[in-house]
Amino acid sequence: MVRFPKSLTPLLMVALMALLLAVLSACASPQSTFDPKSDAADSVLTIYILVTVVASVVGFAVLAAMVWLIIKFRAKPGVPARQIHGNNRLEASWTIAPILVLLIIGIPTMFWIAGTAEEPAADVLEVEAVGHQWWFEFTYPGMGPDGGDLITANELVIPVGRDIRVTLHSDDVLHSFWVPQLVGKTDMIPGRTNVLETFNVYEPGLYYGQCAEFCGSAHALMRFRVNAKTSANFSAWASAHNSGPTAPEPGTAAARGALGFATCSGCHAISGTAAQGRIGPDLSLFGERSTLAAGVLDNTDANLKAWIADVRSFKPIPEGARFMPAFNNDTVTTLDDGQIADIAAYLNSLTAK
Ligand code: HEC
Ligand SMILES: [Cu+2]
Repeated sequence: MVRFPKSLTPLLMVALMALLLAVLSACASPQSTFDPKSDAADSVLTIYILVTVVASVVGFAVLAAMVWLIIKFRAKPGVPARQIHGNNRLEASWTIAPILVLLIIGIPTMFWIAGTAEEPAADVLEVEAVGHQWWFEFTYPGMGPDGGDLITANELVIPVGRDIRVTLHSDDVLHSFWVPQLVGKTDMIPGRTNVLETFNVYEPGLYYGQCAEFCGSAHALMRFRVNAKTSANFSAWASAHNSGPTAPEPGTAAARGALGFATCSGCHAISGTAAQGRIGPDLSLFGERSTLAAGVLDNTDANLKAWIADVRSFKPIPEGARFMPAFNNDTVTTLDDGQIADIAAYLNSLTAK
């Protein structure tokens, strides 16, 4: 083992920390809370910076004072240490200074905490999010066909510049909703309703979210995207979602796939069609989505076919009535590669046109 001279150890530590910091700061992470894109995430970052700066100033001041005292009052040959007891000025100041520091941190923090309970603007968009093992479902009450629900999954589509309030539920076990750049993290608890702090997104884009509470074998593969659109694009998306797909050209792969989708419609719904299953994610406008498998795979034709053939090669999903079977080898319905390709073509044809 290499042994460093003792006197070098602190230097080495500092160098290592600096290196680590440099390496970490080079990561451009789409899940970074240091790059907030909503008012809610912004206030979290502001408090974080305030507390970190104040705590660092206090920490360095205490360290510096300690070093100075140790050096100044160190034992010197022939000089006995000065014995001091009591110093009113010093004691008063080290009582008052921490009180001031706590007030500087505490008062803004309390205001921000109170702000999380503020009533949203009147035009707030209400969304209900349900955690399932291992995917997310989003319901927009009153926005569906005939004033019913609009339901989608794994991609929360919202307009920018408008207050969004998400109510959280779980269908099975504990999950947690977290979009680091926007809002969260808040638990999704079976039998209980949690309400996320209202948030307002600054700019259109795709934001990464994920389950942040261990929820079983595929927990690490339970993600989603927030797709923030301009107000006009959001309305266009909702109406395309509600009006449903146009029937594919007869004789095409998509047309064969639409028929083949009867195998799947017990679990999956496509708005405006006969498929109305609710055991698995809603697949309306699936061709518009950037991901599949709850935000885990890019939505490409190859990934989609491989997913339908054998979900378990991507996610550790148990066998069972509420989980998706592997269709290349299912006990009830086995599909061949051609049938799977047709269904994939159909799903990818589901776009807003
Ligand atoms: C027994 C119910 C069930 C059946 C039948 C079923 N699925 Fe699924 N499907 C699910 C569940 C549950 C998920 C969520 C899996 C996950 O991500 O953990 C899912 C996920 C998917 C996804 C990914 C959706 C997303 O938003 O990421 C696609 C695509 C899909 N299924 C297609 C199909 C197709 C095509 C068929 C028919 C050949 C089918 N499924 C049959 C239950 C089912
Ligand atoms: Cu989880």
